[in-house]
This record gives sequence, C-alpha cells and structure tokens, in this order.
Amino acid sequence: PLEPVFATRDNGKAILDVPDSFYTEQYAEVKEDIQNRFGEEVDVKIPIKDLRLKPNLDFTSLLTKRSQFSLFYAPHRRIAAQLIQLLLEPNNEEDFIALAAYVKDRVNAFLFQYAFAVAVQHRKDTAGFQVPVIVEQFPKNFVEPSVFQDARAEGKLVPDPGNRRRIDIPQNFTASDREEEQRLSYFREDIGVNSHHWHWHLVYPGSGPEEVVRKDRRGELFYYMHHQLMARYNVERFCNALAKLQPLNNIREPVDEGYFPKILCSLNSRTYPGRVSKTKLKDIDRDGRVLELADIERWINRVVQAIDQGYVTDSRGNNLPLDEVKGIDLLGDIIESSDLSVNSGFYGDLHNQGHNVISFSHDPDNRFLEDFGVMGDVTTAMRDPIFYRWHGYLDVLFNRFKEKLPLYGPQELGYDGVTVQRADVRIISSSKNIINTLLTYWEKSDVDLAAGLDFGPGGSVYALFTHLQHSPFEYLIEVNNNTGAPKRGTCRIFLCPITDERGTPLSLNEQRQLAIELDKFTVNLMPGVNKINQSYDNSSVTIPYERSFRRIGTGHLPNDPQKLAEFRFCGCGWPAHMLLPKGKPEGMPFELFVMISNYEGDAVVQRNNAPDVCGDAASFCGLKDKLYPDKRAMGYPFDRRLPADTLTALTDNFSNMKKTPIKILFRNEVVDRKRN
Ligand code: CUO
Repeated sequence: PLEPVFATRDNGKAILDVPDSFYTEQYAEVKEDIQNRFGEEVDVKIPIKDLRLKPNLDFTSLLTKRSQFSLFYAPHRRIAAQLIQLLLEPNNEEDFIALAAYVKDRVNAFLFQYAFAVAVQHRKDTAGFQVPVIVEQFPKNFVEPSVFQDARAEGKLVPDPGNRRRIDIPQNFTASDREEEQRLSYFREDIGVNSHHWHWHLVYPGSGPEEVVRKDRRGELFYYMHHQLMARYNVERFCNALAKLQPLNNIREPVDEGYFPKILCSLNSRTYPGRVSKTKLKDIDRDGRVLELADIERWINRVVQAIDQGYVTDSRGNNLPLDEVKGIDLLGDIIESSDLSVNSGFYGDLHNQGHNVISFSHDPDNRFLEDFGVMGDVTTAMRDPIFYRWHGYLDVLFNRFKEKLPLYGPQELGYDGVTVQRADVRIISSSKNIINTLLTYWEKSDVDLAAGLDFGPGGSVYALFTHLQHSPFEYLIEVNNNTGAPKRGTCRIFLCPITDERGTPLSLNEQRQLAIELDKFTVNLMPGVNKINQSYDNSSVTIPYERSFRRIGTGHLPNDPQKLAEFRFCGCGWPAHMLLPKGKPEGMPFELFVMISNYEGDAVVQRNNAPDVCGDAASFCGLKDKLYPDKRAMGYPFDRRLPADTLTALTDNFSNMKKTPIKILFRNEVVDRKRN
C-alpha cells in the first residue's frame, strides 16, 4: 500500500477500504454504488482504520473545493500550514494514512495535494511513500485542453493500452507569431520547467511548522534558484533575437505583455483568465481583502533602504548586518517573504503580493467573479512572460546587495599550484569527434495522462509533447596539480553568453549576471596531470526525464525505501532536456568557463552522514535533511563583482580557471523518442 491515498481511482489497482464514517454527507447515500463501481476493477483493498477523533477542518473553509489555491496568498498559506501541521501529528504511519484518507475528500484538492506532499516529505515514517508526479495528477494545469478529449476517446475506443495511439500536444498554442514573446513559449510552457518550479516550492514551503520551513540557507536558495531561472531566460532570449527583459521596476506603468494561457484549471474546468496587453496593475479589493500598490512600493523602499544602509531591523528592533555570509539569506526570506522573514510587519510580503497583484489584474475588484491568472499558482506561473519581469526586478534588488559587497580577490578566487589546462566539450558519438560545438533540436517525448483524467480509461494514455533537447555531451577537463601533494577542489562549470541579441559584446559584469550554472562536483587531484571526463547527465542542476514525468507504476515499486524517497524528493530539479539554451541555426557563440576552487573554502561538515537522497540537483534544490553542500555563496564566483574587466583577463590572472569558446548549433528538426 504505497500510495494508498491516491489509489482510490483509476491510477492503480488498489482501493482504500475506508470506514463508513469517512464518507462525506454527499457520498454517504451512494456509498455502496461507489464501492461496487470501483471495487470490481481492483486487486487489492487497503483497509483503513477508523479515527478515534475526527479533526475539525473548519479552518479550511475559506478555501472552497472549487476555488483556486494559491501559495502566494497569505490566508491560503496559513491554511496549508495548519493542514501540514495536522498531517505531521499522527504518531505512526497507519494513523497518518487514515487521517489523510479522511481529509482528502473534505478539502480543496490542490490544498490537499500540496499539504500531503509536504507532510510525506517531512515525516520520518513515510520514506516508502510515493507522491505521483504533478503533471500526471493535475495534467490540465500543464497541457492544452483539446488533448483531453482525444485522450478520453482513445481510451474508450482502444481497450488495450498497448495499441493506443499517442496523442500530440500542440506546440505554440498560446499565441501567433505576431506576439514576439511567443518565441520563448517552448521555454515558459515546458512541462518539466513548470514541474520543477512546483517541486521547488514544495520542498521549500514559505509557511508551516518550524521544522518544515527552517532549512539551511533557504532564503539564499530562493534568490539563487530564481536568479538562475532569470539568467537562463535572458540567454534564451538572445538565442531568439530578443533583448534582455525589462525588469518590472515600475508597477504603475501599464504592462506591455499580455498572456492568454488557454489551459484549464483542474478544479473547476474553467480556463485560467488571460490578461490583455497594456493592462494597468490596480489595487486589489476582493472578498474584504485589500492590497494597495502603495503597500508594495513602501516595502520596496524599505528593502532598498536596508540594502543601502547595510542592515535590516528585526521585529524587536535589533539591527542585523547584511554581511557576506548571512546577508543574502536574510534578504531572500524578507523579500519572498517566508515565515523566516525577520520582520514581515515592516518589510511586508513583497514577492508574494507582486504575484497576487499581477494575477488579479484582469479583475482587481472581483466584479466579474474571475479567479486569479497563472501568476497566482506555482504550477503555472512560469508560463507567463510577466513572471520573468517580476522576478527580474527582484533579481535587481538582490544584485543591488551583491554589488555592495567587496570584490572577490585572489584569496577567494585563486588556488595556488592548480592549473586548468584544458576545458572542452565533446558530443558523445561513436562515429564523429565533434569538439566544442553542441547541438540542440526538438524532441517529442511521451507523458502518461491517464492518472489525472476523471473517470478516465484503464491503463495508460500517452500524450506526446515537443520540447527542446540537446545531443549528449561530455566535458573534457585537464588539471595540473603542481603542489606535489594530493589536493581536493570543486569543479564549477558555467556557460557565459558573449554578446547580446544584437551581437554587442557584454561586459564581464553583465556576463557574470547571465552565467548559467551547468555543473558542480568535487574532484580529487593527484600530483601531476589529472584528466576529468564528466558527462552532461551528472549535472548538479538537472534531473533526468523520468523523474520529471514518470512515477513508478503501482506494482513496480522498488522495495528499497531509499530508492522510493529518491523518486519523491527528486521531482525538484531543472529538466535535463533544458540544460542548454537553444543556440542558433548558424551557431551561437558562448564561453565555457571552468574553475577549480580550493576545497578548504568549499567544504561543509554535514550534521549526519546518511547517504544523500537525491543529491543530483543539489545546486537548485539542496540536499534532503542536510546542509547545502557548498560553503561558498551560491553562484560563486559570479555572484559578486570580479577583479577584472573581461572574462579573458580574469582567466588569465588565475591558473585555476579556464575559458573556451564554444558554439551551440540549433537544428530545426523533430526527433520522436518513445520512452516507455
Ligand atoms: Cu517561484 Cu515567484 O517564487 O514563483
């Protein structure tokens, strides 16, 4: 019984056998019909014990079953925090399952999915549990709606899942070529990208019980993960002949970017509301909840002032310095803001409320009874071009702080006696030896939609979605260790753009803010020359396709709890197929930057030496129940100003760094890859 709470319907062959007292009023009368209907098709009935005390769920009543759940909205966050607390309380697995089964049909489905997943993530006795991947559970939030009709029809007409046609998810369905921003829709609407973002916010809840929220360097990671999203998006814009985005630094100016999502909200089957171009953001006055743009501006001013004076003031009036070590972490929690903000009364709820103001801009006073747009929900926010302008502005604030820190000097950057002699990339191919040119193209991959279809067909129905992909490649690195003794270091690999969309060269200070982290790993250096071959698929930012898109089917679950825990936690991670930017048909020049930093400045002493559960996207997601595995500031060495004017001058000054010009070549071809 590994995913009992979700096994009630068509996604498995098990059903929960719940006590009569669990049925809600609505279903009590048709209880037997329900049991018969689902009972026939299942192999296993999982007995669920009765609850001695039924929890009072009135605290969730503000969020009805049909309304949209938003993690950016403080009252919803508080409800979720309370539900997480409730689900953490049972002393054993059996009681937890019973409680979850009881709660499931009594609260909003999105709220449940979120709180249940957070609880499973943080309980000690649920290592063997699996939470289905989000795209299977709420596929409507990720996929163009016409696909569902086809999928249902296919399921009805073709009983044998093995013979079913795979249904194409259309690409480019949200706008025509008239809309420039449409060139980036493959990035913004990528299922793996949005799934990663949902998982990140699941692993790092902003509110909840202390043990769930307080994680090592969580505020800094909020900054860094989103900063990397911005760097990637801007570089992707250059590849598509678009200028760097304009940060949303004036919330009074009409917003140029419109967006019409077309996807359906899973809970009420309405489409997410759209936003016309040149919409003006307005004060929000809905359901007795008022949010003024002036509030957001005040919070911005206070944050800017804190950055400029070099300290923040906590709620008791103490001044806390914004220093090199803790400064960015304090700011991350303040700006987001999470429960860890040292003074949310004063610095407010800046980032979250920005999402809200934008997500309600089509109906700020609820006169049309419209729900929030995609910006209101972490599963969908990255689809909207304005996400990048808002987070782009937050990134400006974070960078304002970073620019105030002293330049990195030789002390922090150098590694005496260590020389990087070679830093190349090679496409992994048995026939050709292609060095320093990487290839991208389109690929079609399948994703199983059946689990999320209401009363859907038995077995899987695969849909095909088209996404960017790159040829497999490896880094070929040679490091000379002249010290005469074995040494350790961290190999840090970044991809730096050289020019903007018009071919104008970028300064080092611009490059550093656009540098894309590709990989980071520990190396042991023997005296003499060390050859390091590192494959792209070991990247410290990505997870493989299977983890974004596949749960392990019921019945095929590995017995090893470790493996199971991996599959769950590890939905967090940038999708491997998006590791590289698209490049250009004629080849787009980049610089590959490789650095070996001195391990003495990198090493972290972990609190426990349990094996890492899902260490492979640690740069973006950290490690489960452990400290962030790199002591340096996130983004090092590019998080601060550097003591050089160009990347060439920098790498010439430090033997432990090397840069190599490479090209990314895009082929406008589609490769169909069947993965099951
Ligand atoms: Cu991830 Cu604004 O924080 O969406």
